[in-house]
Amino acid sequence: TKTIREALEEVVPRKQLQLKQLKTEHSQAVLGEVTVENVVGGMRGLKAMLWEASVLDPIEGIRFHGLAIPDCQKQLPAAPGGKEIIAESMFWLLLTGKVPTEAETRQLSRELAEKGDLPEYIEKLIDSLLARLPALAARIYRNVYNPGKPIPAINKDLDLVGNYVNMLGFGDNHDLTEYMRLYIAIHGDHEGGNASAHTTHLVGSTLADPFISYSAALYALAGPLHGLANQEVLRWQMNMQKEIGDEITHDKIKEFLWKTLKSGQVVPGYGHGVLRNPDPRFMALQQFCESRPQLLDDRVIQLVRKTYEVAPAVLKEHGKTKNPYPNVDATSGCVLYHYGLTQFKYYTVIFGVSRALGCLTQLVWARALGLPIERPKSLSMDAIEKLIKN
Ligand code: AMX
Repeated sequence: TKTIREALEEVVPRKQLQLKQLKTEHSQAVLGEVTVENVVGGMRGLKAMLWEASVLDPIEGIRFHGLAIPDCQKQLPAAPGGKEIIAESMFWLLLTGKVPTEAETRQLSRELAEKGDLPEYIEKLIDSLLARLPALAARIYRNVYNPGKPIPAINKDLDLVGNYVNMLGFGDNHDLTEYMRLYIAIHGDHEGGNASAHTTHLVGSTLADPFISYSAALYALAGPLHGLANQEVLRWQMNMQKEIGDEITHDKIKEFLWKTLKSGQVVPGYGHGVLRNPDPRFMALQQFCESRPQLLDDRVIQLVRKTYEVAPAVLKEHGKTKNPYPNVDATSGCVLYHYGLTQFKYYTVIFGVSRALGCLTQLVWARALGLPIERPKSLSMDAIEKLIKN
């Protein structure tokens, strides 16, 4: 059984060599063209970043080192007594490109749990941020929503998310714990170009420490077009429920969708910068609901499912978005709400605990490979016009 450090040490020299060869043998190879659309359109589709852990295919969705979400669900170890993927096995895969054994996963859980108490000073180990995030995020939740109640100590025999849910005060809810395990594992990474991952990479490239780099990412995650969307979805679905009442019909949902669109708002939870199909993370969370009848009885969850039956056609007719299908945020918050985690302002914090897996993985690689400070070239509109004319 290896530790994660040993597993990483095996991979680092190979990757360092790969980078060296790319730089010495292929540095002038052309990977694509830069169009005006790339520059004025938020760099969509521009191949301009190194990111090791995951690749996002517009049709298939995310793959973590080649493994799609169903592959991960089959291959990555779960927690003792659980069935869902856990953060540790996902982190191991993201960082090393290998599927950990059960013993390796348990060992990482223990290592993180041992480092998970909030210390008085900052250690420089990268994965200790990761280890402390649950305690930090749980403390915020308890201080804001449940002040004065003691927070349980970290249980060294429990996985990262098991401990997190425990510290949030929901430790006796096995279904919520399993949901959070799945949620945190599959939100872990989504390639490098999304706003939070890219922010970590950019800030980290200045050699700012991982705490600062990831804090910057959380500000990006807090935007309603990105991570805040999952709480916006719930708010929006609940408003829909209020407006259409108990009798949920496709026509009433359609009417509400058009009202949203005509007021100039986006439909939260739909559309994506890269994906052009329903998000497999959305499908995985829907499957979780399908296996639990009490979730299927929940009005908001029913509304989310019915909205999915109607919204793609409405968005196609509206004709703006390139992707009329749901992203993961269309469903993630409503299940948390069902299980009693009703403070939706907090949902983006949970997303933030998860996204650290991928962002910090790449930060480790950026350091191991000695990647330079990021510094793309910018252009004015006059300069673009001049280049077009030439
Ligand atoms: N509802 C209505 N209009 C939408 C839309 C939606 N869900 N998604 C995109 N559009 C519109 C855009 O606003 C844009 O309009 P414009 O031409 O008037 O500016 C047009 O369709 C083209 O946009 P696009 O190329 O399809 O999308 P994008 O890459 O510019 O933006 C995203 C992607 C996610 C920001 C956008 O789809 C959106 O705002 N979705 C709703 C918010 C959301 O769910 N965000 C979460 C994304 C996942 C995540 O980061 N957690």
